[in-house]
Amino acid sequence: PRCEHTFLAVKPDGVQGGLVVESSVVLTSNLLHNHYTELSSKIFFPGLMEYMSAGPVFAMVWEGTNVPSMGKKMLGATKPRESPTGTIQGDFAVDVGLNICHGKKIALWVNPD
Ligand code: YYY
Repeated sequence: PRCEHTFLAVKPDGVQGGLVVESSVVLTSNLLHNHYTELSSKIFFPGLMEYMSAGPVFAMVWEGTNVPSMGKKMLGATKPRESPTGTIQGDFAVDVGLNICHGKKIALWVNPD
């Protein structure tokens, strides 16, 4: 697929306001198991746990009209090679096990324990 790049930055006022740091979180095993509970019997599950806890993730909650479906559209398909150009996975991800981004219902994240 055609690979595109775009530059996006959180500017100094955004970083100083804690936008990035506040939203960076290392996921606990407990939260990950709850988040991916339906995948726990899959062969790739141990690798997924290792990948998702390898470092901080930048977590966001988006608010707006149709954001669940719009967010999913922007992310693209789980398998990068099946994800259209113009989606984040289609343009930037290399493998299903290294697919950059993920979106899901927020309930667990707003109240993780
Ligand atoms: O929502 P999304 O992340 O796109 O897909 P899920 O079906 O929730 O799968 C979660 C996660 O599991 C996926 O992002 C990568 C991994 N995975 C995998 O490594 N191999 C597969 N065949 C399917 C999913």
